[in-house]
Order: sequence, then C-alpha cells, then structure tokens
Amino acid sequence: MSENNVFARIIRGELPANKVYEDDEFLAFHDIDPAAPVHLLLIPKRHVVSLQDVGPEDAAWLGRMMALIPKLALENGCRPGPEGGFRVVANSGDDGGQEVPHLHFHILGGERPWKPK
Ligand code: D5M
Repeated sequence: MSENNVFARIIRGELPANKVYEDDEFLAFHDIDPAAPVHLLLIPKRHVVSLQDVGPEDAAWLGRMMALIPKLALENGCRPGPEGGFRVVANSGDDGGQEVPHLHFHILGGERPWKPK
C-alpha cells in the first residue's frame, strides 16, 4: 500500500509545494509554517518513516542526503561562515515530536533571533 501522508503526496505530485531542489532521490521545499527566516524541509523520495528505520545499509543515500544540506541552506538564504550557519532537526516518532511520518530534515537558519523548532 502506498504512503498517504502529506510528503508522500507532494512526492507524487498530488499536492503542491514550494520546491527549491529535486533530483531522482530527494526533494526540498519551504516549510509551510516556518519557524525561522529560512525553513526548508529535505526529504528522500524513498519510503522511510523516520531515522528509527535506517541502518548501516542506508549509509550511502543518507550520506548523499546530508551532503545536500549545506548547499541547500546557503543557496536559500542561510548566511555563510561562523556568524551564519543553520540548524538541522529530524523529529523521529511521537516522543521526537514527529507529525509527518516520512523522514525529513528541517533546515533552519537566517538572521537571529528566531525560535528554534
Ligand atoms: O514537521 C512537519 C513539518 O511539515 C511542519 O514544520 C509543517 C510542515 N508541513 C506540513 N505540511 C506541509 C506542506 N504541505 N508543505 C510544506 N510543509 C508542510 P515534523 O518534524 O513532522 O513535526
């Protein structure tokens, strides 16, 4: 059975998203409820619910996903250098505060103050 959460529907093109990046494996778009001046979500197109579901066999694609983060952050308004930077958050499971059951990294940045999510 296919996933029926909002991110799966965005991947399938059934829901719109303000996309900033897409390739065969990953998609990034602006969070609909931004908690910082820059708030992106980076998701894999493969079906993975959370970081609780990855293991050593996932190291290669997870590495490619992680390596996209600084590129996306800087291309979308996060400031470079030690005074700039960004925060990466992956809520996993109910105790982790995860609302959408498809793996995603929040990429948060921009000039402070902003309230971390
Ligand atoms: O965060 C889920 C995040 O997903 C939350 O910050 C809102 C965001 N969201 C929900 N629906 C959409 C759509 N349609 N577009 C963009 N962003 C969306 P979690 O880590 O699961 O708590």
